[in-house]
Amino acid sequence: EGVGPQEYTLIKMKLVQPYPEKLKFTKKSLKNKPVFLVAATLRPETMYGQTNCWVHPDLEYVAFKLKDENIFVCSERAAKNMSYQGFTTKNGEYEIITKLKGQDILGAKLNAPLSFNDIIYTLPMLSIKPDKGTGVVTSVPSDSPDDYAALTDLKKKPAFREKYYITDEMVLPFEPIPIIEIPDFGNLCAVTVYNELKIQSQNDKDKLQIAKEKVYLKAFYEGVLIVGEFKGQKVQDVKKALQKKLTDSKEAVIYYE
Ligand code: A2H
Repeated sequence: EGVGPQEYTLIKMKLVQPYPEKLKFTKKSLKNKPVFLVAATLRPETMYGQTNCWVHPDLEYVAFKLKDENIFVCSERAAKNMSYQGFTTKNGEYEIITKLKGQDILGAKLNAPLSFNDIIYTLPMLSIKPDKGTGVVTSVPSDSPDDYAALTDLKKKPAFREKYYITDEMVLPFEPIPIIEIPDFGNLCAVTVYNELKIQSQNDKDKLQIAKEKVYLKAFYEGVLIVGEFKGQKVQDVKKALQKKLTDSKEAVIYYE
């Protein structure tokens, strides 16, 4: 971690019907307000490849209303940070609508910006850190070794799915999507390193750390988008443009911590 604040792009993943019980609000001031699970990412240029959303089943999350009347779901720590970054009506204040556990929103159906999948599902990831970002992570298994490992665990282990009431249709149809070509790593770099390092599961912390180090800088300096409106351009040249496209269309916001 460097000095000074880290900038994240917060991806707004819109909840679609049927809503989970805990996110059904009947109060007049909340009814029909859009609800988003918000995921902190360093890689806005990979959003074409989103296949699911991750939450930690045992972590606590809050829902709170922004000054633009959107409702965000994230960790309370992130809500507090956002309240100091102009997201809420009063600086430093945020009104919690409800508290919930990650397990309460598993299986929730979402609409994720730019994703080639129209609908994605909220699934369990056990390596989510409570003190980073929003506690919600968007999953891009083509380019993130952590995401590929966690998705593969769910695919390989029916008992893991059953434990959290995750149905086959929420997991099995979703495959990593080729979106970025990297010399020596092909167009599914996370899958390449996962296989090379013989990673067994999302608990293989040391190998996953090595996997991330192997691909991260290489993706930035040598990766080329092979889909979307910036097709043919280098990651380092389009990262900012894609972040701007997402924030201009209000599908994402910038967040610091
Ligand atoms: B990244 P840094 Cl394609 N716990 O987004 C665990 N991981 C978290 C998290 C949390 N609370 N909050 C965010 N993250 C993940 C995309 C991506 C990411 C790709 C490739 C690499 C990558 C899709 N997932 O991150 O510690 C988010 O996953 C590699 C590090 O602040 C976020 O970006 O550097 C990244 O970790 C932020 O991690």
